[in-house]
Amino acid sequence: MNEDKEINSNSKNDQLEYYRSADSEDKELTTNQGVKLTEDELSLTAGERGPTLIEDFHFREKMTHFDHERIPERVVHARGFAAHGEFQVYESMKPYTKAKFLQDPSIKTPVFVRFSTVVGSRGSMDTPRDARGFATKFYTEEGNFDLVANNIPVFFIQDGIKFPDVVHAIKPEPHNEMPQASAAHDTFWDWVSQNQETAHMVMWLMSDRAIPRSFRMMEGFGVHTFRFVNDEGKAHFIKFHWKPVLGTHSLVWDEAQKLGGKDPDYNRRDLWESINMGNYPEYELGVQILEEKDEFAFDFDILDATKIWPEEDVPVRIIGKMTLNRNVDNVFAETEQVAFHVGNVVSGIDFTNDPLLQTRLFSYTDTQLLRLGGPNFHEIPINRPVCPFHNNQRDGFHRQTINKGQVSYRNNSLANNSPHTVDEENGGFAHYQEKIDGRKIRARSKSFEDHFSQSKLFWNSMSDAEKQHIIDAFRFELGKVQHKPIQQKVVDMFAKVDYELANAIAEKIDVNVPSADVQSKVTKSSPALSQENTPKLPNTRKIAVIISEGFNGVEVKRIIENIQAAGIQVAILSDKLGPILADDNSQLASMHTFVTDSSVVFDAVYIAGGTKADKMFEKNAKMFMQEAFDHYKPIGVSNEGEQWFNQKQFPSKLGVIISTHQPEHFSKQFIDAVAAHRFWNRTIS
Ligand code: HDE
Repeated sequence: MNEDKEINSNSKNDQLEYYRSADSEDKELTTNQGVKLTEDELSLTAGERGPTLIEDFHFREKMTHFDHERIPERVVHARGFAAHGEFQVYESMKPYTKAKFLQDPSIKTPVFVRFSTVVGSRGSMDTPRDARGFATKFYTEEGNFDLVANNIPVFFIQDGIKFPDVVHAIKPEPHNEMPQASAAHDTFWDWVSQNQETAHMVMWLMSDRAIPRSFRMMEGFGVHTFRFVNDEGKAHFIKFHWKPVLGTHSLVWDEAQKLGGKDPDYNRRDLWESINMGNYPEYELGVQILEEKDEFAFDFDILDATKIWPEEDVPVRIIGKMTLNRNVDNVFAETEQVAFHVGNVVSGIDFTNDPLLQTRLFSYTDTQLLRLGGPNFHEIPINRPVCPFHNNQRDGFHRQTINKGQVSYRNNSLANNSPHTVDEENGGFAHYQEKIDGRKIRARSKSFEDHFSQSKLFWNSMSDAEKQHIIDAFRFELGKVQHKPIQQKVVDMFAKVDYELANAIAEKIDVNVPSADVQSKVTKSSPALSQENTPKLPNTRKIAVIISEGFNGVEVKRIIENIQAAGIQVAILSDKLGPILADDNSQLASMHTFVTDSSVVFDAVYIAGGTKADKMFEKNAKMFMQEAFDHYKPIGVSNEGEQWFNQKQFPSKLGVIISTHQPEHFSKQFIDAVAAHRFWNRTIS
């Protein structure tokens, strides 16, 4: 890499280009040594029916490589999907941080983002109830900065020494390796009931946040309190936020479970297709900023990772935008080999004494050493900084760099003591000089003791529908628990959050009604926590348009044009693939059928029908409509669609737009309904 080259949004792409293999099309097949091959399907044998010969170097190489293709999956966050993009700051953050990539709004910094589930194996489904990882590598001119975030702003534990315990408890149980990618089992809930600090995170985990509609519609949170440090050495406490431009939206639980079978790749497919279509996911970067003098101004400890800073108390200042605009070329080379580290910071960003953050600083390098097989994983193309790097580290498994010169130590006289250190003014990283004066103890500050006030704040902030989803989630999860005392202990624990919540769980899982006196007295709520208050836009939503032969050509095409103009994706679905003939002999091509797809993979359905729909078509269309209805989705109906809708006798028409009533207004009403995402107040059958 040319060291003098200025860094811009293409820098990482240009660097990766060097490593991308040439297209193999029309090329001659060779071994890894470059020897051209005459045969690839028959191994070398002694005679046509004789034994295989060990001198067959081609067979040996091909099989050996295959035998070694797998590496250990991540111990958590094994299932992930990633994309490239760029980040641009809106205004200089110079008063707060000297980080160069946050100074100049004209600079575009390349980024690589990996989204993940936490608990499931690499081959599990995309839609379990789980937190989602949201890890971003910024390839800045001063080195890589990794913001290794989740879509939930708090964590299960306050001290990382308990991380192996919580992960063991939530992962499949060791004696039978069940259940996969699920918290709904005894060991997790046993752990919860024995570790009350987890209450707040469990509230989030039972909420809609744990089943995101799309990686493009998720918030991201750095969770920990970090520091910004400016040129004068002045520090502020900060928390990082990502805010998706499309708003934060979720699936419903029944839908998420069905998607696990119908399309286990639902979230990755959505990201992949959106980027391919040019619907680039966008997220604004926000920071909450606190003066150091306000460290103790709150009724919670700002170093406690089980607490949020309510946005109404400490506003999120939006400082820039990230756009994801390129899919990976090879999932293993990029998504699987990327190595994030919460300790990868640049000058101007520093740590705090958050005990969870401190332990993470150890774990991330340690895990890559095993997963990526040695200390040189920073040389893997996706991990390499785009700025120059020089030091005296040498050798180790898979070393790529050919370090020239006689000297690999300091201090030296043979190479003018190079590579040399630089002072802060020249970009050298200097750790923030926090004064520490304490005894070595194993104890936690009393300021970390309140586990229920913010759990209650979260509960108070939910809409009625969101509260019901949380109750339903607890009923599901605890309903799967086999040990009665565990169920009882969990209900008693959440009675300390809210009596109404605990009672609603208790009445359906056959445990004693908890005490009403123990619930938190907090009455405050934080509107920013409810997804009811998120941006609601129709763009990029995916709609099934169901047509049969004889559909109303003029009307359907006009409606499709209108909804596409609003940025909505249209999928034509029928009982067969290929051209479907309209009443005016025009055609629309069906790319989906009742067999290949179902309502769960779409955000809404428009049932256009057609005069030639037979009984089977009608049955399938009604089933489609029923499922969309039960998942609170917008439904558009016209012609036959309305008859089918009426025959089904749905108990509510909320979110159901009927074109025959006001055909001229249908498109607008349907687009508004799609933007609304779901009609939670609909009574479902
Ligand atoms: Fe992680 N975490 N973590 N974590 N984490 C890993 O690192 C760990 C925590 C997060 O897409 C591992 O490379 C400890 C909080 C993401 O590659 C491992 C503790 C948050 C990813 C690890 C935490 C995260 C990881 C496994 C408690 C949100 C996926 C593989 C102290 C702020 C990154 C790996 C990717 C991955 C350790 C808690 C986010 C084992 C010890 C809190 C997004 O090192």
